[in-house]
Amino acid sequence: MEEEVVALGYWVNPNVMSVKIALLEKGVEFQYKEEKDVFEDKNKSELLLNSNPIHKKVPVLIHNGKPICDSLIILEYIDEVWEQEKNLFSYDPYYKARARFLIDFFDKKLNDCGKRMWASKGGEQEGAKKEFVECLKLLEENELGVALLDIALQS
Ligand SMILES: N[C@@H](CCC(=O)N[C@@H](CS)C(=O)NCC(=O)O)C(=O)O
Repeated sequence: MEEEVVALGYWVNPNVMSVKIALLEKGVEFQYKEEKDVFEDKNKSELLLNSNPIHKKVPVLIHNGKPICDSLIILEYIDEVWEQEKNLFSYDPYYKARARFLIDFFDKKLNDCGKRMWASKGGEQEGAKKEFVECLKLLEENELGVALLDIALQS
């Protein structure tokens, strides 16, 4: 059966980039659909609203018509479905757990700083920038060797 793989995204988001990189690393052919604007619900596409009705966020991966939401879950799905290619996650449960922990941290903390850097000005923006760099340093000191984390952070 011919596979249909569609990734819904928006240019500014690093989680979207990590999904695209994971698909490229695995050699999966996919179609990328860019949202016009994800910051206002009224500007989101019907496809996004129907595919991710709970969070209404990108990235979403649609595999043979079935949507998978949230980047970490998507990355794990990609790793399991296209398992014949290079592994994204370590087989070792400990390293896999650490990678998931740090990706979750990256998602919550860096996305939050990124949003504040993007949406604010002056002192608040400077504070968010500083916090962002501190987070990156913390991640670098901890675990940049894990393949999946490298993917999440390349974006
Ligand atoms: N935990 C989510 C976060 C994704 C996320 O923050 N997406 C933003 C991209 S700018 C979004 O779609 N925001 C739309 C909204 O907040 O309504 C993931 O890892 O996929």
